[in-house]
Amino acid sequence: MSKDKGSDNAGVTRRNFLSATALAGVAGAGIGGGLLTGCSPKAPEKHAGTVGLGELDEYYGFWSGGHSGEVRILGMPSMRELMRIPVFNIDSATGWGITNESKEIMAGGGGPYMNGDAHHPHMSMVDGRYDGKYVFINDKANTRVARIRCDIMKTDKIISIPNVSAVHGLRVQKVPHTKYVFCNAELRIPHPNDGRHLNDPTKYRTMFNAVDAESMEVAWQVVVDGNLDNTDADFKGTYACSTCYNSEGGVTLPETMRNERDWAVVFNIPRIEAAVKAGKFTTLGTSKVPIVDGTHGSDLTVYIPVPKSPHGLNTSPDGKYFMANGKLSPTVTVISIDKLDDWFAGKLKDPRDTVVAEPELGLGPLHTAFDHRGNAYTTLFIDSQIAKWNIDDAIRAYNGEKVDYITQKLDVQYQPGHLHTSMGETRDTDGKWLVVLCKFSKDRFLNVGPLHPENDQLIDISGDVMKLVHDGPTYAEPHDCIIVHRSKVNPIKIWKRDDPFFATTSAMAKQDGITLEKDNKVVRHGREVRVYMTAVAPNFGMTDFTVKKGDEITVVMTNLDTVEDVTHGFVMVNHGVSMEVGPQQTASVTFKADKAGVQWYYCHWFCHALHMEMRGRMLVEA
Ligand code: RUQ
Ligand code: CUA
Repeated sequence: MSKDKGSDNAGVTRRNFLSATALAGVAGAGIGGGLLTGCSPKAPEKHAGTVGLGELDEYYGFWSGGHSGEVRILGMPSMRELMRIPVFNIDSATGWGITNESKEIMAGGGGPYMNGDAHHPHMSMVDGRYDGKYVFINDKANTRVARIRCDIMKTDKIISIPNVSAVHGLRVQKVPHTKYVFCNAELRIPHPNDGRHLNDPTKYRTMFNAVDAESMEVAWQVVVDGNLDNTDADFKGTYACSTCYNSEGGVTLPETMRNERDWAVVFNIPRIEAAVKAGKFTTLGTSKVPIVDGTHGSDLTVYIPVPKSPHGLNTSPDGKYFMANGKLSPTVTVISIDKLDDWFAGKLKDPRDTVVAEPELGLGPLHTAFDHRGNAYTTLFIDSQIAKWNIDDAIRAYNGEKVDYITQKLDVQYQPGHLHTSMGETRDTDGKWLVVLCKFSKDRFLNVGPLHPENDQLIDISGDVMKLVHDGPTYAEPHDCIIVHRSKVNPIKIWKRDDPFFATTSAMAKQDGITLEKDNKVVRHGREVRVYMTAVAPNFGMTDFTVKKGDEITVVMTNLDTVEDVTHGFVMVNHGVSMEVGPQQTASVTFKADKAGVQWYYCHWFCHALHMEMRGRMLVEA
């Protein structure tokens, strides 16, 4: 099979192969051989869940890096880690958090912060299908939302959400396109949070937030009762639905556990937009973001009682249902989106009338994923299992018929949180692969000390029976991931010279009369020294420059190589400085020349046989 050909045929071949060998693999070599190399002398042997050497994967996986603060790109189904995208974290290899370009982006999110807690990566959509443009992700630790540009696979915006504490659940509007990124603020705080009502939890509130996906400004906020957890949007552009716990309004664990029921709260987007447009909003403090009231009694929302402390919220890709996962209850509550129309039209008396099924699945249901055959897959955290169940059968059972809606339970290792099917949150859900993100690996891997890796497991769901085919140890903590067909993603290989990513730096160069594509010059503004240099493997355009101790140095480097994959770097030894400069990219970094003497700089991205020799001297006069 040609590696550059469309993968449809390849998929079929692999699939046939998988169905024949997966069971043998499980019984024999142990689950998840994970080997990428063929080991038979005759024909290259393919292991289940992997692809052959030199073959490209069929899907991109975008993985949250949890409290590492980053996003990772995996190839699927091989589960090879292809790239890491620093987002909320500092990264030594690329200089994220060190370069001026990344600092400018990070400054957009308040801070400076060194940490983040990324949970939910989701790609922008048009008409319920991935458009390959952006991936958005939340930072629970510092109440931020970031956007990754999928053409360059770099973070290009980070914002902090005002008036709230800890952004958790995040999803995009699917239809007609991703105008909004919906994000749930989880923790309740006084409004305003300025020292008033410190210890009066009855005054605490949190909000549901809509961020404009293009401008990355908060469009509006909705005050709610309870704490918001996860969220998802429908396939018609009318509703978003969030799980909402702590209906008690408590602040300690026992206080938040008292009620038998909490809610799934549904937000009516057109009504919220109309209220904002009609000026029916307030603002808080210095923030100008319109805030509307969505607490009980508001016609912008409906609170649907569900068993207490629900967690995951998932929309079925047929667009029919919101599903609230029970967590403490063994059930998943299935809410009909058609019946929500009835509710908002005033045709229903009780919000529970929108519930069309509540299948009992096992202990600790956290998240649900879907194929295109009407099946749902739910993680059972406490049981360490995936329950596969049929949605229509669950509805029939709820209506009193005697049907067994659970078709299979599969053990996973161990304690699964999120799970995701290939293309599973879109209209293109294809029922091929399921990834389960297990929080514990226990004995699955070599002992690496008290801190264990987690275990992302790959399951083949193309047949009638789920088959576990691969273990993927991962570093903290992939809460969530998406699996995107490679036809949807098309990154560039060489930077465009007019990329907005380095627009500020380019503008500065222009003011200094510099042509970045050819000049190697030092420009001095008092104690501020700008060093413009080019790089072509294996040479810096400038092998020395002279400054005075105490000067503030900005090195602006432009990589003139036009060859794919020839990335240079810039490290100033003993100055805490490193940055990546990709082909045709300009990058810059600012630091103090605080040590007199000879200070070497070198290229730290391997670029040439003489890469080691790619270096120069900063001569610092005392
Ligand atoms: S939510 S499993 Cu952010 Cu479930 Cu992590
Ligand atoms: Cu340039 Cu290594």
